[in-house]
Amino acid sequence: MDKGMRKIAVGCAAVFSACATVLAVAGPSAAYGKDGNLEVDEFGLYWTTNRGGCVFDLYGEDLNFSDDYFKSGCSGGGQKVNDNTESYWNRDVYAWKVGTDAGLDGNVGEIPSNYWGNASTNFKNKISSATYTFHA
Ligand SMILES: [Ca+2]
Ligand SMILES: [Ca+2]
Ligand SMILES: [Ca+2]
Repeated sequence: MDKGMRKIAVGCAAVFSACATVLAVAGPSAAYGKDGNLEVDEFGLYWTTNRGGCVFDLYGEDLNFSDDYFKSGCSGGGQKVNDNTESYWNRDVYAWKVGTDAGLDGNVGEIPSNYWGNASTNFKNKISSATYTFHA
């Protein structure tokens, strides 16, 4: 089950009668991860500081950035994402965690919902994995 389905499932448990309606509208409006466009419900890592250049937009977790590259058409396009990001923007309703090693290992930091900033020294050009939490 992907992240979107889990989010919907949580809502269904609370308001079961609204499930069919929620599922009907969830498809077309869902964000698409790793398309180079940071949408609502996504977590983004940027090529340079202050949300500059290309963005690596995640909808679900990715515990190993070694196979990921920035999209073309922006500064940093085609470059590897691993150990190569300097700022972030969390547009998800949940906080996200990032790690400086794959598998959310190494230094681990948490970024609250709807928060952006520049990576501190310990994380700048070192982030290698990210996952979402179930709290803001
Ligand atoms: Ca996207
Ligand atoms: Ca990956
Ligand atoms: Ca790293």
